[in-house]
Amino acid sequence: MSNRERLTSTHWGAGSVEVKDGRVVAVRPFSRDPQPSPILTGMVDALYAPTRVAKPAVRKGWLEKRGDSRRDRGKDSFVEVSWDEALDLVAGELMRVRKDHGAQGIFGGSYGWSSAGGFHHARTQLRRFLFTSGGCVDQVTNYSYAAGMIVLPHIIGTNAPIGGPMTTWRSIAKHTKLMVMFGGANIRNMQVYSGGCGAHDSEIWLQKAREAGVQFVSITPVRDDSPDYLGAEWLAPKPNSDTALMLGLAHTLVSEELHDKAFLASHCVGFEKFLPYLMGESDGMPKSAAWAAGICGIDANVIADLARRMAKGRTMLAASWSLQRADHGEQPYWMLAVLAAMLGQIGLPGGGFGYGYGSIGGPGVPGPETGAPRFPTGRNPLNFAIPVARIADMLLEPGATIDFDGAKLTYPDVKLVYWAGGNPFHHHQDINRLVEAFRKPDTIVVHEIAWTATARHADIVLPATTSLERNDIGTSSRDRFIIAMRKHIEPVGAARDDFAIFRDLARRIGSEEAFTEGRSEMDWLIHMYEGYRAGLAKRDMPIPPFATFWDEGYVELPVPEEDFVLFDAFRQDPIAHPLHTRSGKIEIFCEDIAGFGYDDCPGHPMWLEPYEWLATANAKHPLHMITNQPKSRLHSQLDPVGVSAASKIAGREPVRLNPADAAARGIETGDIVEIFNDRGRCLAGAELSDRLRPGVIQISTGAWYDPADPAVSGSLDVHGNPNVLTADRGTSRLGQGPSPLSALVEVRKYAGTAPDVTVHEPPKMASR
Ligand SMILES: Nc1nc2c(c(=O)[nH]1)N[C@H]1C(S)=C(S)[C@@H](COP(=O)(O)OP(=O)(O)OC[C@H]3O[C@@H](n4cnc5c(=O)[nH]c(N)nc54)[C@H](O)[C@@H]3O)O[C@H]1N2
Ligand SMILES: Nc1nc2c(c(=O)[nH]1)N[C@H]1C(S)=C(S)[C@@H](COP(=O)(O)OP(=O)(O)OC[C@H]3O[C@@H](n4cnc5c(=O)[nH]c(N)nc54)[C@H](O)[C@@H]3O)O[C@H]1N2
Ligand SMILES: [Mo]
Repeated sequence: MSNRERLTSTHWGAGSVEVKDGRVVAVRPFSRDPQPSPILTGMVDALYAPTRVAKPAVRKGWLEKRGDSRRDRGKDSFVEVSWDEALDLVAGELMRVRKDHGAQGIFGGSYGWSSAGGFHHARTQLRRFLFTSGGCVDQVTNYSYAAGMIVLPHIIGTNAPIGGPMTTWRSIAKHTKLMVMFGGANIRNMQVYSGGCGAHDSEIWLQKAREAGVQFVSITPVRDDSPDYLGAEWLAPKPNSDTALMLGLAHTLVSEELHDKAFLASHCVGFEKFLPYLMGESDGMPKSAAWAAGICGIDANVIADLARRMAKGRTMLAASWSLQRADHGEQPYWMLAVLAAMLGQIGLPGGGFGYGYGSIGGPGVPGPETGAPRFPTGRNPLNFAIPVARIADMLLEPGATIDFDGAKLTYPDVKLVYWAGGNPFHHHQDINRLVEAFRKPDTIVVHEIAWTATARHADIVLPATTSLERNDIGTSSRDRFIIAMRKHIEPVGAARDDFAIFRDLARRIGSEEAFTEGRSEMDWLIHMYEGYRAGLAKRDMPIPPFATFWDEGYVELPVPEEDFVLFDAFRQDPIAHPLHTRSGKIEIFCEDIAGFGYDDCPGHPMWLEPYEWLATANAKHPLHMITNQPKSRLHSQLDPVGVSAASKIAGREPVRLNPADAAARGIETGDIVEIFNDRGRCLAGAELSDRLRPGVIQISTGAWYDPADPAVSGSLDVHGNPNVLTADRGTSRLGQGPSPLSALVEVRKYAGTAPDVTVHEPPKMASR
């Protein structure tokens, strides 16, 4: 055992952990990882950071006046209490709210990535705990691709083109001539795999495709959304104009008779209803390349030429997940599928379409596709959930009714908000509105590793362990490794595992047996692993028993040799292998969606102008702000340490501006700037870059929200969390997804002395 690596796993890769005298002194890349992520290097500092929540803490005002002090959330001090007192308070509140208001009084959706590991996944732990003790208001869909995952089942019968399995890179490398990537192929994002990974393989496959001679077109306002070595042709449309560009491509295909009429007739429905719109017969406006050029800002000849090239050989159409995180985000996803249908290559090797090839590690990488050992969440007896991104609406407007994917939903009156494993003050849009929303409930409970802005806006904060302080199993459905995530050290401070916290709460409220089923942490790991192993055995994929796995440190699953091609069976015989849509075919016009009668998502894809984008810009807010995923961390995790800390400019989150936009404002690299609109303002550190389309600025998500004066509503965030500027608008009545990528702002040089960033220090503790 002593020579074996002692491993852990994270969403940014597996690590080999060195411990001396009970302290972790290094986390080095796993020996089998060909391209480890530098994000790993921050882990030791994060483990012992001053921002770790040391002890259970209760907001002073809540201790004294309970909910009557709700307006002091975010500005109040905290009082440290014993575990027993903290757990008694939480159990008491849960029982009070459940008795007086029922399950709809308790919100437990708790969106967030938590940590890698199938058992100690905080969000799963919380939801299981609440589901087994009477239920709660839950959340469905996600921040990543909510609009896409709602529209695709209607039109293509599955979310496989987003979630996989999708046509593999191997198939692309062998067969594809041209890969057109809306949103690029971000190697920055490939550092991250949901659930963890043993081997970062995605970028290697991108390189293999390049070496095989695939030509790439990267369509994005930001040049370095694709690595330079790809030699991609860069087309820089205005943000949010992709649907218009795709329509221009489609129009050229029809005008020049390059579309595959036979495939449209045999495998699709509704092309005849879409065609009059495309050709302008229904609205007098042909969606020609020239029309598209006027909207997206790319030359009409370039658009027409691209359409011809796409029709000439084997073409893969790809879109990043970011495309649909915008106003009417359903449309570019639907239109991409329609464009692929018109090319007629869906189901052919290296052809068709896929979403997310460059969005995260894993999509298209040949993998075992065997799922992963998971802790079961169970069923929510309340059977009620809101779309994730409607959280602030729900808290602010109890009783209001919204549309969602053909249904009507009425917001409950939530009295208790419970969050574990997520950071809404990172992930949600329009944070100043969220601050108000967080002042509505009686009580907010948060389990956290660190004093994030969410923890600072809670009433009761319970300190959680990190993966290094507990035993778990690391896997992702997109990776071939299963990692034995050992407990390497005793918990830091008074931290406890989420599972142990919920078990003790369940004991207090009488649901312990339902929650634990009588199993300890290790019992659960063995139960989960052996269940998974039995499933694999049925598929002739033997893996060793738990004891061997745990001793050896990891299991490597075999990867299939043959290429996977999405929709190949459907292509070969659409009658024998229909899609799971109403018609069994690709729905270019969708009767179900048309039947919902939504003006913001009609029966076929359309160019619907975003509410906020460069064409609606004015002198007050002339710049389009792109908030992408950060290169230097996972969302808000590890923000204060490692490569994230090193990336800051003048102590703030970097914002990139085109040199022309910067010059017009007298801004130079290294300046502290203020980004603002009518929703909020934040500081950031300027960096000039000609790799952005003029009129576009780019700032990564994830800098911890740090209001200069939390007592003032709409206070300046001194650190650079762009979600003080984004809009809290659903993509449409169909998907109700988040739309942070539709936001206009202005930037100016910050005059005066900028307040210090203090959010990377723990909050001050008070006495009673
Ligand atoms: N403007 C804008 N906003 C966006 C996006 C965008 O593109 N633009 N992208 C969105 C997307 S795609 C996503 S997925 C979201 C991500 O949003 P989140 O998933 O909420 O972000 P994380 O920073 O990963 O938050 C996870 C939190 O869980 C905590 N945690 C980790 N492990 C444990 C544990 O074991 N126990 C407990 N109790 N806590 C733990 C971490 O400390 C961290 O605070 O952000 C969204 N927000
Ligand atoms: N390092 C790192 N990697 C990550 C994450 C992380 O936090 N850190 N988060 C992971 C998660 S949870 C997710 S969901 C994925 C997200 O994956 P994506 O959504 O694909 O990633 P983003 O970085 O948000 O956006 C990618 C690029 O889209 C471009 N873009 C923005 N708007 C438009 C537009 O209107 N049109 C076009 N054509 N392009 C546009 C931007 O220039 C941006 O850089 O990333 C995953 N990978
Ligand atoms: Mo995401």
